[in-house]
Amino acid sequence: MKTRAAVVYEHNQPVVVEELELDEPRANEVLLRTAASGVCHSDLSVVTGTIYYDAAVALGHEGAGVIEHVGDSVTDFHPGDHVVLSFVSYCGSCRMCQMGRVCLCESYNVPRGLQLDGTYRLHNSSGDGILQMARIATMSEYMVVPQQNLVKIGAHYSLEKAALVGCGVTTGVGAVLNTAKVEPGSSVAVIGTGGVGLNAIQGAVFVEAEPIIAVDIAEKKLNFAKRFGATDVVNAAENDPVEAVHELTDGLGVDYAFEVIGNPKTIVQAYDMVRAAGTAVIVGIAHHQAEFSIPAQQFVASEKRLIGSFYGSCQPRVDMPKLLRFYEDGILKLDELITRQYRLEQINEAFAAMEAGENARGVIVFD
Ligand code: CXF
Ligand code: ZN
Repeated sequence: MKTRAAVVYEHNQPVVVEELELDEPRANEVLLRTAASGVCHSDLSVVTGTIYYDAAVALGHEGAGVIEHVGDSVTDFHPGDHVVLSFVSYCGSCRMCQMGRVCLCESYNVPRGLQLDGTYRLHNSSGDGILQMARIATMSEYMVVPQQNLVKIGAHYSLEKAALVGCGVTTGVGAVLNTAKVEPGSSVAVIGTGGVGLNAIQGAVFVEAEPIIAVDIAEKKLNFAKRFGATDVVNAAENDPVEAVHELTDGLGVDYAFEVIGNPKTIVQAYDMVRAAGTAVIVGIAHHQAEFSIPAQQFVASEKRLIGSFYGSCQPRVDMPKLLRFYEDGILKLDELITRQYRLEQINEAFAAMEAGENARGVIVFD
């Protein structure tokens, strides 16, 4: 069948929206009609090569849709089911999965962007295989994905809102609740207030952290941060954020700092702005070759903790339905995250708006 998708052929060039051929789902795979795909900074990182795919790749990893039909051996999903896409495929039986750390599944040693049997489902008009970002590629009208990447949700949820739970919400809120396990009353700083950072802020609100200090260089994004519950904002284009955070915490530094950019400089800033024995949590996905350094002796003497957080240390099938219930109960903001809707053809416009700091989240909606 045919599907229109957003494809990256060359780094730092406009994304191409084109019609591709989509194969039928094979065993353990499912064909979905996409309802919505969030536009996340990691999609832009694929365009720039910060997140590296070695061939043409269809974008999108934050989405929701409806099952059209299923391949052989799929018993838990049926046509008509509403699902959120997880951007990790996990086996459920390796050591990390058994430990509940399914996002760190160690089983699927398959080249990036191919299906679990090592083959393509998408092909362009020249007959070339097109990779799927995170094995899903949600910026496509239809998708064939492994059943391991599906999270069933109630049919009463808006799929546009639910799509955001596929990455930004789960990554940001999960970094606070699951990875760092921030205690009530803790002081928190969040560096980078894009879609994921705003969700780290609402996670911090959720656990009653105070103060919650938002750091960014875009005034508009700092305004979003205030709406999501930041008690203080620091414009790092005007002030040194490490000094500012110390000033706001009586010279001590924060209990927890979340770096949600993926930049070595801001990673070190996060480390520098936590108090002794405090925790810096790195959420942002840096360039695949980037490195950072911190003073080794002081690291020991300060007993600071520096930890990574991938996908909010979530268990997709447990945490995503839970986050949607929080939304239903009015304790998680999703409506306020969506500042603009786009058609698939406007993907390059959506990226430009992201770079200009105009949106909390832009969302591509399909018919
Ligand atoms: C990314 C991580 C790499 C795969 C796609 C998603 N995380 C969040 O945006
Ligand atoms: Zn993302």
